[in-house]
Amino acid sequence: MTNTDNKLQAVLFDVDGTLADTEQDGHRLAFNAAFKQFGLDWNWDINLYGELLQVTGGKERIRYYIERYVPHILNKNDLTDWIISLHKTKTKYFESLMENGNIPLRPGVSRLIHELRQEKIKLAIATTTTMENVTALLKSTLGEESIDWFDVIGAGDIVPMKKPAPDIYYWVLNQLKLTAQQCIAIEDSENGLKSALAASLPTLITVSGYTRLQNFDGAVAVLSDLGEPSQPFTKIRSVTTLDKGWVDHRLLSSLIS
Ligand code: XBP
Ligand code: MG
Repeated sequence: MTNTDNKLQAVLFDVDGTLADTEQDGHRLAFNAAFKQFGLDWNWDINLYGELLQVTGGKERIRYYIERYVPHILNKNDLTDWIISLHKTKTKYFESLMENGNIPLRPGVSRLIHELRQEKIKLAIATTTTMENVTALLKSTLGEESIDWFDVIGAGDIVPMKKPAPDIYYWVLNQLKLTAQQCIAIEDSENGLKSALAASLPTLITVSGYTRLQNFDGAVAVLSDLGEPSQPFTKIRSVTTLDKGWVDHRLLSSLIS
C-alpha cells in the first residue's frame, strides 16, 4: 500500500444528530403532525421519543410503537401500507419544517464541509433517514447546489437493514470504491457507531441531545461537536492527543493513521 492509499480520502457523515440536531424539534414534531392528520391521538413527547429512538428508521419506529403501546392497531388491514402512508405524510411535514429553516447545522459542520471540498477529500452521507429529508436539510442550510458536493448519498431504504447493521456503510464504501481504512465516519449515536464499526470504519462521535449518555466504546474520539476556532469543542474521550479545539482535515487524518 502506498502513502496515497493511506491518506484520508473521504468523510462519511451521518445526518440526524450529526449534521443537525433534527430529532427533537424536527422528526418528532413531524411524526406528531402526521399522527394528527391521520386522526390519531398519539403524542410522542420528548421522553418517549428518546426511548423510541433506539429503533432506527421512521417506519420501523412507528411499528415498534404500535407493538408496544397500541397493539390493537396490529389487527388493522394492510398495516404495512398504512404505516408507509403515515410515514410519507411525516416526511412531507419534515420537509416543510426544513424549508422554514427551523433547524441549523451543528457547530463546525459547514466549516468542515467547505474545507474538505477545498482539500479535494470526498464527501459522503450514510443515513437511515429518507433522501427527501437529506435533500431538504442540505437545501435549507448549505443551499440547493450542496447536494452535488456529496459524491455518494446512501439514505433510507436503499439497503434493507438499517443501522446498527453495517449495510448502509458497506453500500457507501462500495459506491466510493474506497476501503474503510481510507475513510472516517462521523456519527452521533451508539446505533450509528455500531453500524460504522461493523463496516470497519474509524469513527468520530460528536454527541447530540439524545445521545450524550450512550456507550461510545470503539470510537476514535468522542467530542461535544466539531468545534469552531471561536467556539472550541469539549473533548469527552480520545485515543490520541487533540491539540486543537476544532475538527479539520488534518485532525481527521491523524485519527485514522
Ligand atoms: C436517524 C433515524 C431516522 C430519523 C427519522 O438515523 O433513526 O429514523 O429519526 O427518519 P441517522 P425517517 O442518525 O442514522 O440518520 O422517518 O426518515 O426514517
Ligand atoms: Mg444520527
